[in-house]
Amino acid sequence: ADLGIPCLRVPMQRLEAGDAICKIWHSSGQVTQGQCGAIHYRHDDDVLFGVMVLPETTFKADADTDNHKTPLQQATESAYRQVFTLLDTLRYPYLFRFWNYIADINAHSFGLERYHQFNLGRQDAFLAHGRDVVGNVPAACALGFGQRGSAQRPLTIAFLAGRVAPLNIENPRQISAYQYPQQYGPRSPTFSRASLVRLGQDEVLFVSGTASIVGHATLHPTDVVAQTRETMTNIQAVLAEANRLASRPRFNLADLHYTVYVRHPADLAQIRTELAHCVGDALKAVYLQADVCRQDLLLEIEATAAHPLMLTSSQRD
Ligand code: 3EB
Repeated sequence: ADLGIPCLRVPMQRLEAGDAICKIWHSSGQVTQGQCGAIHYRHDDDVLFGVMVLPETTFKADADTDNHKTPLQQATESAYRQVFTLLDTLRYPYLFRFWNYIADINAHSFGLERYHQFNLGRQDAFLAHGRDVVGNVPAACALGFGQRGSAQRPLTIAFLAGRVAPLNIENPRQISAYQYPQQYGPRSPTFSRASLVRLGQDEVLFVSGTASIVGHATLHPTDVVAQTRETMTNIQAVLAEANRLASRPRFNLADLHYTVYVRHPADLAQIRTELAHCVGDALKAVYLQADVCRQDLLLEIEATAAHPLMLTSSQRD
């Protein structure tokens, strides 16, 4: 039912048995909802969740003016500018997490990979609003959906923001994405490897989309098992950083809820087996078919963990 609750449909096939799945953000506080431009949002006193869907067809490719921005780049810049304006207005200055879904993410148009067009628009919006593009940047994921053409698949974005600064976490095994060299596009991606935030009574760790990248290079380009193992080693390294920086170190692989984006559905069984091997019986994972932002990446894994901030007496003992 349409209760005015901001809701994002992500048209990706779920690969293991099971119905469509829904991720819900609850609040125990009083909530207010609204719409501002393309954004539908709901917030309590501490946290704001927003969603937006922007068709690229709204934006023109103006080759003969000094506006050489591609439609996807313009849609992305507009989306992010709208987010920053809303957060300034409602005073939720800190971005925790973005989810970015982009049609035909690996395709080329206007002489540029579409993911690189997205990165241009995203970084321009950060810069236009005087936001940091290195260091203090939100956790994120960026996936591709739909082989059916970008016209029917609008740019689809969700975000969480709040009033207390998150702790942004990098992975010592990887060059920060915001410092990737030019070979991955004219502008670096603007995201951190994880963010640690307070949400209500919980401390929540958002691990960004993570892939088989060490330094800045893709490893094991044709080996899905090795990519899965490398990705989990990266997530383990992010957890170690989170535990080093958090007040109380207690995140481990078995705590996390995983979303696994799989490029080739035929790889599911091998990925699952490897993941179960890394995490153990406690593995909680949802598998979705998606395109990953580099052609040679066969999967990307994001994860979230939460635990109560308050200690019960038994935990304290
Ligand atoms: C990577 O590590 C893999 O552009 O927002 C992961 C998470 C990736 C987020 C983004 C991209 C993004 O570069 C790709």
